[in-house]
Amino acid sequence: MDTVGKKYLVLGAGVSGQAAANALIRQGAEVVLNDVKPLNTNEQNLSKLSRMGVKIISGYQDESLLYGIDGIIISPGIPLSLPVLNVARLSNIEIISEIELAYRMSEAPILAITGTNGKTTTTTLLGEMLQTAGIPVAVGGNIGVPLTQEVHTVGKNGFIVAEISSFQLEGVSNFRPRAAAILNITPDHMDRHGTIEEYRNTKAKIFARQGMYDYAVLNHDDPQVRTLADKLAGQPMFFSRMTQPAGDGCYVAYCRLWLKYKGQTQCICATNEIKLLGEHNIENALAACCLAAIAGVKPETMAEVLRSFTGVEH
Ligand code: UMA
Repeated sequence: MDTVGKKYLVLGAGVSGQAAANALIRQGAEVVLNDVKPLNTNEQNLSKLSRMGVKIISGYQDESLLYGIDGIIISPGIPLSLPVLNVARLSNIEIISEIELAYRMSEAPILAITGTNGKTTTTTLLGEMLQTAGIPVAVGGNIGVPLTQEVHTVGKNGFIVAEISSFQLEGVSNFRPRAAAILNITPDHMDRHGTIEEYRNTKAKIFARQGMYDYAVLNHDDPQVRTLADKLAGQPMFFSRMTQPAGDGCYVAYCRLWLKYKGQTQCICATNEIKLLGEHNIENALAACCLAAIAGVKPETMAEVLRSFTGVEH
């Protein structure tokens, strides 16, 4: 990504905004970090950014910030309907989310996970599977560690495992994960998205830029998710607790987890060997196994992690 000599406005000075500002200034850009709340610039992280050359402006958020700006990076908490963004659009200033910036900066392919529930567990589980397999991996995104902070830690022979929220997906344009999963869709964040249709369309943006060699991992048991397969450019890979889906995927049969991938069907482990409890965690495990298979993890390594992984707090 060519950032040298360009001037960026980063909106929101939480963890995402700070990480984006840091990544941009390191790549030779000029950066303004702005927050609607008044900020204490003596605070350790902000004072460090300031010393690196980031200009910090806080206490207001209006069009006066747009002077000379080439591009805007928005934090997840900032809706696209923010008045200053309407003015930016009229001035043809590109607006992207922090995960879009991370994607443009990343050498490593991204394995992305979204859904209403289970994102953090599935993301962590997948990260553990890759790590146990000896594959270089960084884990970040909505899980709490901004993606722009992590993308430089892994080269093109590794993977970025990313938990992605609907907020983060609002501002993507080129974001193209090598493989992406939608775990489930039930009404959530309606104050921001308005309707379930809009929320579902936002979630589906995770697949929008994929090509024929990329994978879209879908929950076959959730009709809101399964029917997204009709519009995919990438290859669908289904997971299911209830049935054996056609094509590649992961499923439960005879009390065991099975992986069907590239013409081979292999048993991963028995369902009662999975340390995580609950039917929803079987779904999370199936999704993680689909993505892990795409990254080159063997079923025996998936099983090793499933037998020991006890979960995460989020
Ligand atoms: N702000 C403005 N203008 C606005 C709104 C907010 O300037 O109009 C400022 C606030 O004053 C604040 C800053 O923006 O200082 C906060 O930005 P943010 O809300 O995007 O929060 P971050 O600290 O950057 O954390 C974000 C995610 N937060 C949200 O999505 C709300 C974190 O997800 C995520 O872990 C982090 O980036 C790293 O990627 C949290 C979350 O609650 C955990 N996510 C929701 C969820 O899981 O349901 C989507």
